[in-house]
Amino acid sequence: MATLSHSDTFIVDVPTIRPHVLAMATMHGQSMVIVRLTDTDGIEGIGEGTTIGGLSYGEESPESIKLAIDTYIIPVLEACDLAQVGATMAKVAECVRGNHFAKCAIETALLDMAGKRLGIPTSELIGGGRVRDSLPVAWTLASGDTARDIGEGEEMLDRRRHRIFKLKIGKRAVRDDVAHVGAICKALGDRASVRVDVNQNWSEAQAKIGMAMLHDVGCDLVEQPIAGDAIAAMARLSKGQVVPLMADEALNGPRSAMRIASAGGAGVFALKIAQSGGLFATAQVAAIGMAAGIGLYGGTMLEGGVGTVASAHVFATLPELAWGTELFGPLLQVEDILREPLGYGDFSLAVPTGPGLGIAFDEDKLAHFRRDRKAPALHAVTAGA
Ligand code: MUC
Ligand code: MG
Repeated sequence: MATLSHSDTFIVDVPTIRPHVLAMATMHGQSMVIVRLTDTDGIEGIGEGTTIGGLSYGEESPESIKLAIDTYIIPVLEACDLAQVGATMAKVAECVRGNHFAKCAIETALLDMAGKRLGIPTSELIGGGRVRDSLPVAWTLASGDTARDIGEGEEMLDRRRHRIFKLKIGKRAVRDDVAHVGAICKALGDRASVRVDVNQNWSEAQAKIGMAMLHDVGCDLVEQPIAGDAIAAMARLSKGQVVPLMADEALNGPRSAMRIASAGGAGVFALKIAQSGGLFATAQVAAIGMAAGIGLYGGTMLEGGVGTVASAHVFATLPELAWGTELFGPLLQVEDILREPLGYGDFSLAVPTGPGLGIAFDEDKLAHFRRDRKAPALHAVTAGA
């Protein structure tokens, strides 16, 4: 039996390379909750729970994720055999409702440990196992300025890093947003796929007009145009519009996936490990989507290296991934906290092949960005010095 010998949960704050302008917040940095679990065999597992813009995106914040882990989840783990990931997470589910982001961080760490214990990548422990070693990766153009976004898109195409672009809209008037999207579609032409994310900021009436106009300017996909709990309205839009509607905030695990699929509320699912409640739950959401003929897209909460790689291990198990992924989170941060940079290139991300998640921290960078880091010690000034 492998029991918990040590745990550490802390928040890491890393600045972004530029302001990231979303409908509900402008990000200047990203705050990630990192969890490190060590078992009595000396095996360490790492996990990440990350949201966007404090409490402006969802119901969990970095601070609440850390609190849920330290106060309510770690005591449950103390009585479990950590080698049994499914049984351990079932016990956690019995004691803690909701708190999907916190649970995801823990499940990620357990699956990292399990992979290391067995000497296989985490992807082999999910669903039917790994079916791909690299994933197409989108980039979000969200500087808030059309010309700057076009320049950024051109640079990404030149560097062969991304050819799928997601534009964050919903803050301005619908017509202004459509003009912004149209200008980018025109500039990038058929060299790129351009999609938008409204982050729930339109009414159904705005979405009806907006989606039709977006289709006309060459936009390929519209993500969460209206409130995520308005499933009947999502179904009306999905039925009435040519451009597919992608569910994001509406998806909070398998039950919500089932509700949306049965209502015909989306043509595409944005799969997110934290929002779904973990890696296993994400695979279930994907299975429901596939069975319902809904296209799949590998989403992100703009996680750093750990959450990004955990997501990549799940997405690598999906036989169908028609819309690619957006696992670019670490590239939006000024520094990657991993020892080896992730393998971005040729419009894709390489899924690590080592045991577990297949990654390790750069301990110096981690210590530098920890919110609870100690201030550097001041050298005592001695008289005459
Ligand atoms: C979201 O709502 O999808 C993903 C990429 C990005 O730029 O923001 C996120 C969140
Ligand atoms: Mg979204």
